[in-house]
Amino acid sequence: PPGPEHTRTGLSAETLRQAFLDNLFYIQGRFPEIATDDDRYQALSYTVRDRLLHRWVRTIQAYKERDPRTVCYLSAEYLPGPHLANNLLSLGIVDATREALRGLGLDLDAILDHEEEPGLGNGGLGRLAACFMDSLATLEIPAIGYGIRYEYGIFDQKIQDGWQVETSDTWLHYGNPWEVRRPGICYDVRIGGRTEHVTDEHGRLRVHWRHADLFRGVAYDTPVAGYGVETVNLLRLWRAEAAEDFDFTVFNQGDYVGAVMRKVRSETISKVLYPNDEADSGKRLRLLQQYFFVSCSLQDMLRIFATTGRPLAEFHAKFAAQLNDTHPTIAVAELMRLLVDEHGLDWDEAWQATRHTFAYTNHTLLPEALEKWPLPLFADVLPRHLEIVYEINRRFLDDMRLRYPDDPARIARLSIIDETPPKYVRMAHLASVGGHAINGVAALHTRLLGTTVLKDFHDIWPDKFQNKTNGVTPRRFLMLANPGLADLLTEALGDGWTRDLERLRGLEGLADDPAFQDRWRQAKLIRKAALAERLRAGQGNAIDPASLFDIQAKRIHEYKRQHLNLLHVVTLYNRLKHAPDADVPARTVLFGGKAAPGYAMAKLIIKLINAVAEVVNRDPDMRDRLKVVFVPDYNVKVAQSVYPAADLSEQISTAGMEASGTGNMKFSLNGALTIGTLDGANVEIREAVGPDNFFLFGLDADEAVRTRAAGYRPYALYERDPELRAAVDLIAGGHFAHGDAGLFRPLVDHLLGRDDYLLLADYRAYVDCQDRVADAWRDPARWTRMAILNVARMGRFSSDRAIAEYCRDIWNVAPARVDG
Ligand code: DL6
Repeated sequence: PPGPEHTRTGLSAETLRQAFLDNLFYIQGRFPEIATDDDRYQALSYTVRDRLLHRWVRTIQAYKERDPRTVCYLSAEYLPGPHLANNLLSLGIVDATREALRGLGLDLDAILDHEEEPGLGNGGLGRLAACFMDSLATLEIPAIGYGIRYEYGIFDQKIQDGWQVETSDTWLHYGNPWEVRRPGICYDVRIGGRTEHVTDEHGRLRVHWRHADLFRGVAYDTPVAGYGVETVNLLRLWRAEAAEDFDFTVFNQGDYVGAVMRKVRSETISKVLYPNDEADSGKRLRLLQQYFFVSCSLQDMLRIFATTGRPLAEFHAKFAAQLNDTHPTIAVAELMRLLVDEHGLDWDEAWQATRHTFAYTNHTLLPEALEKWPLPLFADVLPRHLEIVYEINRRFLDDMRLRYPDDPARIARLSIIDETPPKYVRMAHLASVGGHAINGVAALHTRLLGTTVLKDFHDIWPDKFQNKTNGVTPRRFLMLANPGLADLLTEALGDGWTRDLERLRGLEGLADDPAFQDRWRQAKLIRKAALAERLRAGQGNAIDPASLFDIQAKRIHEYKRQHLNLLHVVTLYNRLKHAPDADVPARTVLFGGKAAPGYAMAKLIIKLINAVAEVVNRDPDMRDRLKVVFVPDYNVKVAQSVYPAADLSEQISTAGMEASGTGNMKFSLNGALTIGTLDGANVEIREAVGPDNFFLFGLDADEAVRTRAAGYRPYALYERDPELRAAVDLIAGGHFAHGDAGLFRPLVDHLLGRDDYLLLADYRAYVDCQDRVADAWRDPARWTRMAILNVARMGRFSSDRAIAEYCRDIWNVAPARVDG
């Protein structure tokens, strides 16, 4: 029989209770009667962390012994969401913990609700990185996630008078029990200055970088536990600190403030996450952030590599590094610098290692998001790297000139340097040249990548391009977010689906079973009621859980077309005003999402949503058949209560603009039906769930291009369609702005003038499609059948599948099991 459990590792309710009380006492210095919510949260988190650390250390030992190829995911953003519940789930101790706390008269859910999430990302890209970390650990793949420990993450969103107001994120205010600071793991990062080229005593050319400034990056480690396995991987985030705390020379001269200024300046590097709004020119600090985290990460990888005793030219045999968008792409030049300048490899050997180390994921075709750095800025911050980029480019273009001797225009297009004054370094080109694979994040996006923004690279290296359709973790977004549905699935299928999502297909046989359908609807209703209660308690919104919950939750952006959704809402409103007795099923249209602080049009869209809500929700003619609600401060935590409550998922971007989307997957996996365009991963979701179970409308990507090319005139569409005209006129006339016809004028003018995102072109198809949605909703058996089939066929969209594909096709890595 097993011996007594250790307080720091045991998993029984009794041991967990004891450990919780110990931590409350010894870490928080409290006894239960006077403990605050935060004390309880911290004590429980440390209790769970102890259990993770144990596995974490064993994982590191196993990796050290076996020396496996390791994935290094380089990402400027991570949105992991609250840690506590997820870690309880991974360790399999949710029930035991609940019981332990109940014994103390405490409620686990109240403690979970207290957690502030790390908002270290803007949206889809950062959340994808977090899903990938979860899947890497669950699939037992040796992996390190590298990034930045921003002191202030994405802003908190408040709504005041209908407008978005940003307030600063304070996720570290109460301390962070999940991270371990590693002062011993720190690296110097140099910037600025100039280079000197000298010949050494062996006649070899050497480059010395006489830097102007020096920072230090210190590692903060967060454990990432695999679900149901022993593996605990590492998320290593860098915090910038001053290389020296205090400048004593300055201090001794009496400049007390000046003496600490250097420290303050250094720490600004990891102070705040950049919101993804304006163009990149002039963002010196952002370039510094990128270089800072990349340099620390690569130095760390070299340190780990040195412990293997292998020759440096084999660096790529040890590490597969993924560039999550162009943000970490300076890594290509930095690895070359480290290998050549600091470790004495010759250029060709270093280039071979570099190219085989890196691969690049593109997440957007939007030109404003394709990073390019003004050359003067780049030269000022990274003078040595500019020389290296020039050398990479020179060699690359020499090859290209041999291949295309008579095509200087093509050479200029391929070049890593954009010659338009003041000249720019094109980071996507550096990533394409400096890595061995380039991938898009959905099939359509990958096709467009190869035929538009990276077409010239596709022409030379078609085999370098791959598609890796995104995926989402079913642990957080089904098991945690929707425990009722998860239990129903487990009852029907066993629990294998949690690690092998394809097993959901077993539900197909139950889609028409009336008893199962009943239970399905019941599970959905519980989540809808929970969201309704949350909104009532938070904002005082009263919504009916029996109504159709029609939800669009994602960043606010014109291409995502929240305002197309609004045109439909206003159309419904008009219809109900004209025929108050019409038989229209009750619908609650919910929106959630943040607008970049500098993006005026997106902020105006938020104002319009709230303005429409104010009028619609107060109008007695609506008789509760139409409600509009804006859910403030949309983040991972809020998302977990939104996805499970949706009946209808709005995925209505202009075709060709959304690289993939991952919210579309999370909604569908929770049993929402999708109304959507053929954009991003919608295309594949529709193929998977079947066209009959997806509400498709609108132009496809090729038609969108042709429509624009043919001289698109939105005003003509406005004139031709009375319902469209009525909706636009109501907004333009100030009906939702207390008579102020000027407020929404910029939005209306854009729609009637340019309409870059083709809302008017898709309006009629969208509204008609929404009518089909209403028809389907009227028939609960039909709707539920469709919802069950959606879930049954979503297995492909697990991030486990995506990660398995990356491992096989790009990284060439295999699992390294950690024994219990
Ligand atoms: O690949 C993750 C996610 C996609 O699902 C979205 O379609 C895409 O918009 C998003 N991109 C970003 C912006 N990034 N950049 N650069 O978050 O990536």
